[in-house]
Amino acid sequence: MQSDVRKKLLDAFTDSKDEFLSGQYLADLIGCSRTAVWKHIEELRKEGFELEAVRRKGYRIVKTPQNVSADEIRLGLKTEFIGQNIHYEETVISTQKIAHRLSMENAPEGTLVIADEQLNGKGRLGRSWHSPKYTGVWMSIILRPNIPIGKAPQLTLLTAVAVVQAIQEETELEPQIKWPNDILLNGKKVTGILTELHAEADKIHSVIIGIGINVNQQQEDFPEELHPVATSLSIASGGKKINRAALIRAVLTRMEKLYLLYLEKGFEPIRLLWESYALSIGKMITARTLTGSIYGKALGITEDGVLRLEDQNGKIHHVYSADIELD
Ligand code: BT5
Repeated sequence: MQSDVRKKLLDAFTDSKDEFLSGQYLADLIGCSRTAVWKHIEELRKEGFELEAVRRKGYRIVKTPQNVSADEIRLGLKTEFIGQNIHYEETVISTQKIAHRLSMENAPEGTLVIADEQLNGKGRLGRSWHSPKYTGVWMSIILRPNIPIGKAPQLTLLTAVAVVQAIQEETELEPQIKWPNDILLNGKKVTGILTELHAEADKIHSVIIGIGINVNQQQEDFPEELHPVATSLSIASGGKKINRAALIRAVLTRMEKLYLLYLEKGFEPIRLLWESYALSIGKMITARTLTGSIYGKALGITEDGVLRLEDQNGKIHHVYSADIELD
């Protein structure tokens, strides 16, 4: 089914909520015959949508599929460009890898790569990200901001704010951000963000933002070594099941809003929001960098998204990349 026809159909069903839409209404909307509408409906059924058809009333959606298909994400997504071009596969090695390829092939800005399972999800510095099937959100977004390379880390922080806001919107939870890229609930990691670049000289060709959110895993779904450090939205909500597609739409919507704000007004409004959700600011922390550890008080982040740390001699350090441990 062509994707614009599909989008029109799904948007119409979202706007109509529980009301039936007649075959004729849908035919006029799409600009095709009623038989063609029926064929489109059959295709949606094949993808796992349950549609009720009642004579003289029409159709309505009663259930959306178990996996997160591109169509389900599109259902009611009201962004301009983030998530409007969706590349979905059930199982991938890593969504980052696909997004890198698509970005080299000039995929439009805002392209979303999403999977239900990653066989080799990537963390930072060659670490791996556990991404079991159907339980989490494993996705990458391609952005093409006109900013110097040095400012790219700001986008990691922007993404963290978007994810925190989306989680607040879709659950009762109040997550916190641990600089630079972790989102925590009850001290355990629920989301990791990985920002990678394509750049030449000082010009950014594209930024690939990878987001991994643990959503419906239960404790036993995590490997033993992650038990002390990892949690999911469902665990933190007392076992409640969370709707992944709605969460994805919320992240995409929040991201677009913040990204447009960032392009217009710069990093300062994002920085203020980020600091309001940050866990480590004002606390004593250890920052482990590739060249050594620094112990001190986290003062905040700079205009460039760099962490400012005051050691016990009062010296201020600028930390560009590190793992943070709280006292
Ligand atoms: C990150 O790295 O936190 C970035 C994770 C980004 C994952 C997304 S998923 C979609 C996209 N496609 C990819 O291939 N990757 C991105 P880092 O800060 O290096 O943290 C990695 C560490 O977190 C690991 O060494 C484990 O200790 C821990 N970890 C691994 N899987 C986890 C999980 N599912 N939940 C919580 N912690 C996990």
